[in-house]
Amino acid sequence: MQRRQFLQALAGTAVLPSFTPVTAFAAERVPLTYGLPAGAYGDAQMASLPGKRPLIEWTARPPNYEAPMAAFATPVTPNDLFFVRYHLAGIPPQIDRQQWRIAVTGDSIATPLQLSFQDLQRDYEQVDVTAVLQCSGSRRGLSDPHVPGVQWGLGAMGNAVWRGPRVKDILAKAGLKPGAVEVVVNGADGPVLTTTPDFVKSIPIAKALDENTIVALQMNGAALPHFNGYPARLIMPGWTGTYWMKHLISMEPVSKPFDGFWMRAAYRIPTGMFPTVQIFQTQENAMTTPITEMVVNSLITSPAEGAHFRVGEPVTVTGFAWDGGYGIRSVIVSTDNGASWREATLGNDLGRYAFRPWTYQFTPQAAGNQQILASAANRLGETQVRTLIFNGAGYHNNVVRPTTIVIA
Ligand SMILES: Nc1nc2c(c(=O)[nH]1)N[C@H]1C(S)=C(S)[C@@H](COP(=O)(O)O)O[C@H]1N2
Ligand SMILES: [Mo]
Repeated sequence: MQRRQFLQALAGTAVLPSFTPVTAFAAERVPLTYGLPAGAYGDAQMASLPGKRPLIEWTARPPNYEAPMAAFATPVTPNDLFFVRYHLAGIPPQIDRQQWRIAVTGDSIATPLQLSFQDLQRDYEQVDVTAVLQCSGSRRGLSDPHVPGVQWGLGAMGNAVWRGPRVKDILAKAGLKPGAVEVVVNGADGPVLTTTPDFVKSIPIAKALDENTIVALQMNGAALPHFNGYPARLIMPGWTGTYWMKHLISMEPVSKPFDGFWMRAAYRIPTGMFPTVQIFQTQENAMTTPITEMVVNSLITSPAEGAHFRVGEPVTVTGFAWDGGYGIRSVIVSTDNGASWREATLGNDLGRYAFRPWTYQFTPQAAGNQQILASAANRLGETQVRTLIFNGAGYHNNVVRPTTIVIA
């Protein structure tokens, strides 16, 4: 058996029929609220995958579905509104949790393990981590100039309470050897055409051993939705979504840097372009470095774009801020196109990897279009940018952007 077939057999998913999503609301158009380049939203519609409420459908095969603004009414994103991102269309239509295993192998493991869901639940301490999962390319659709790729607006992200065993505890049980530099991770999905490289990633050993890096068996107190990685996925708090392997079927600590397509050729940024503390050293080359931590960012969740208010009527602005895990220090708001800024009030701290809610009140004095700008800073002093740091993949877009309301 080839390695992939073997792993799929382990996962109980030896056949990979292509998956056809259920498009329930084909006629419903998405309002053009984000100021995407003309035409970008032309083909987007609301559609629901099994187990999900309607999401913004960018591509059905592979499934790429963005969370609508309704997903951000609360700091913890509901499972059935959580966004979905896949690279390859060979997604098992369902996974039998009884049959499914994670294989812990690799040249830096003394005792290879095959762990069932029950093993992972019973034999290890279960840890809760509240963390934002955001795609590297969230807001790519806002890039100016325009770049190719899924034209994500604001909703290629969500915040959830993830629960499961620590990766470090699993690796300890498997007899992790000192020479390990990376852990290679794979999921049960794969390419439909064998010419497309399977989606396999590696993570630096230091991040694997971080006490907040877990294998999630639960999301917000429930089983993971199928399209968010059922029955188990990797949680890499603070780092962009690409490493958060879904339908996890193998973890392989290795003594040499992993040379896979999805490390070598994708999810890389020009070295030094963005502020980064945690660098993936063993995967760096002369020009580029793997994307790692999220950059500090914020979202205005209310009022909605285009909402109407009266002159003299107080407006309550709410939103979230998040970063790569250093913690939000402040959010500032401007209602005069950036001429002056005032501090928003930060809400409940759900942990340093979570959405941090904030609120701000002001009273518009004049009729017309009113812009609201919000900008977050983290405890390292990093801030959102006013001008896009352009890169061809459209990663790390944290430009301060307006919500415009109408005052009458
Ligand atoms: N197995 C598997 N895991 C994966 C991916 C994938 O294509 N296959 N995509 C990654 C990327 S790029 C992102 S942004 C997140 C998206 O997670 P979600 O679909 O639960 O929102 O999953 C990551 N894990
Ligand atoms: Mo992603």
